[in-house]
Amino acid sequence: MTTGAKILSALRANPDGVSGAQLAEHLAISRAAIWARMDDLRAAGYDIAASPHFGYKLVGSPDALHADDLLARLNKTKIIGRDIRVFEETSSTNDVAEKLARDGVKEGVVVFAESQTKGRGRLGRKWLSPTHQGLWFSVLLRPNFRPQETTQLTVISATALRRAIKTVCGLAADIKWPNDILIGGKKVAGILTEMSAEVDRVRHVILGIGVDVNQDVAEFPAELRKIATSLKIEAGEEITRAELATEILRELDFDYARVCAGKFSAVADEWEAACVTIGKNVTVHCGDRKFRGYAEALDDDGALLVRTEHGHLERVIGGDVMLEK
Ligand code: BT5
Repeated sequence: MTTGAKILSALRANPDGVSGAQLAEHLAISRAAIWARMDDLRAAGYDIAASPHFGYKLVGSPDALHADDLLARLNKTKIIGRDIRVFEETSSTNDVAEKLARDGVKEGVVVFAESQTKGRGRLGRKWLSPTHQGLWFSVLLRPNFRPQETTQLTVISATALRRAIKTVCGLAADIKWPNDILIGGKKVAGILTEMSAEVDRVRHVILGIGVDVNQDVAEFPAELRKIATSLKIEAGEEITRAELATEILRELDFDYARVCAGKFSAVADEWEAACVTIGKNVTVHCGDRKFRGYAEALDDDGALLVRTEHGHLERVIGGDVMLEK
């Protein structure tokens, strides 16, 4: 943790105030260094009151993502979020994470951007990422997986998102295979899983996650208004993005540990219970191919098993799945 993160952590742990002397001792740095870091945090928008009476007190936090703040709120995870980087603007956070992967950065690093100029969805589609209104981030992972097991990571992203949305916003979200999180039938989050692999081994995986948090209806472009929503619209109140971000990372870290320990079936059961795709008649578009069938279950790698109209069981690992009414 950086010094800024340690200070924010200590301020959060002591809502009635903590003295400069205590902080200096706790962090093993001089009081002058504490003052300097306090100034940096204030410049970043943190409202920190100071008095000889109560010491330092955190009065307010900005609605901006700040690596120190996220690290302090997270307060240690095993892998995901042990290194967090925040950019004001990027092309796509998946591209930044890909570059970190090639530079040999350890797995678990998370890249957030306050806005993306080239946010993308699957199959070259665009992902709208308006400034300060959502969570647009990517996680670098280096699992000891076969390439076909990577779908498991899309599955854990969905279960983690769903639990975090429930905890922070009190909302029950549904999962649509493979990568959509829906509330009331509208998309509130999407997942883009990209990997680099050899024939039988994954080199690394980038999990790209986009969550619509604080947009109002009017802020969505007309073409998305019918199919997309935000957590603020659904909850009826503004959501603290930093709180949601850290809850998602905590849940993701938990589920990543589960799949790495070979316990994917436990996650899959949870996923199936929340999935609106299972038990429905669906139309699957896979490249040029299109077929109809009944979505029966997930298999051990996270692929969707669809019984076609002709009775064959198809294993679907990509493409688009439309639910039939
Ligand atoms: C997805 O693709 O749902 C994956 C989205 C992943 C976005 C994250 S943000 C951080 C990271 N960096 C990136 O560059 N990407 C990831 P797909 O299933 O293909 O859905 C794309 C479709 O969703 C578009 O064609 C639109 O119809 C719709 N869409 C675009 N922006 C949206 C938004 N902000 N909210 C809801 N729907 C949106």
